[in-house]
Amino acid sequence: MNKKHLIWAFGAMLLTATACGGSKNQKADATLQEIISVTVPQFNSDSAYQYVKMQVDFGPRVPNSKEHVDCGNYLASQLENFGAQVTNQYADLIAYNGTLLKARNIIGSYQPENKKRIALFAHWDSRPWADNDPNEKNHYTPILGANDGASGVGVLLEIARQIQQQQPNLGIDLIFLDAEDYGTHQKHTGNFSEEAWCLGAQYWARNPHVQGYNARFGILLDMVGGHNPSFYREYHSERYAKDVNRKVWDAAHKLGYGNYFIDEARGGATDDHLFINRIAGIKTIDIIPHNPEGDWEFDPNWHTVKDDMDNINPQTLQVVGQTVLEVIYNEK
Ligand code: AHN
Ligand code: ZN
Repeated sequence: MNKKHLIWAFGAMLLTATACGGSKNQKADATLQEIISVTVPQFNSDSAYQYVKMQVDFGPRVPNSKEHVDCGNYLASQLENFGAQVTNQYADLIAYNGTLLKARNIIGSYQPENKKRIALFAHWDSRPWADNDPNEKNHYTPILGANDGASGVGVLLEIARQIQQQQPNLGIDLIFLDAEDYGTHQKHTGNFSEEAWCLGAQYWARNPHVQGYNARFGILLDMVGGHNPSFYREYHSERYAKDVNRKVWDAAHKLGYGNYFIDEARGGATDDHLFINRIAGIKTIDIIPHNPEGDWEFDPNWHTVKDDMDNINPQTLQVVGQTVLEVIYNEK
């Protein structure tokens, strides 16, 4: 018997119980609730950790580098292995300093024919410069971006593995965005504009991988693998997609992750979701750490050479991954 048949069977039981009345009714009602409540898969942080490490092992994934090309191929083939329909979106994008970036957004789609969809995003490139490093000597060294980039993609790859084993009710698009982190160097003397960031997201938002693409909502994962992060409801997410923030923070609290997902609205991040909201009009939130104390912003090792595997905590990947699974498997 599949799940639908089970629901009918128990529905019939419930009717019978109603006819008899009283405590039997309550019992049947409880059983019915149990049957119709969905089973959410268990996120495996060991595999997510491995997917983060695989990316970091390529070295910095800076656009126009061999490491970037190799990692892009790895990500596309992983999505294929997990049964997704893969779209590679190649684009020539111009960075703030005039550099032409050979960019590649990589999209893995499940149930592509399903009109009901959820979009999950993370950026897969890493920053060309550790311009926030305490040591000035490192300010032009590319970063490994274990947390800043690889963590979100690692969580999404584990979600892909889970989807292959058990499909949720909606179609899912896993969207690995490129050229997020080629934004203006801190030492730059010219203009600082937010459009210098998130070039892959801006491209995708103008040219989605499917014509007329839409999704019920989107979730962006950025720096979701650090040690003891606090995720506040981010400002732009709250502005564009308040109900999605609500849904995700409620799911996290239900799972007992209230010490990570702090239910307060805080500062904004100029991140991929901003352009997806603004340009594509898909209401999308950002799960990104914030430090209210203010001596650092997203992660103590943000844009430093210390954003390596030591900066990754599997428990954080677990908390975020399980929360996202809870949300997507409960959509009807
Ligand atoms: C700024 O707010 C400048 N950056 C946040 C977006 C980002 C950079 N995420 C990762 N690196
Ligand atoms: Zn960054």
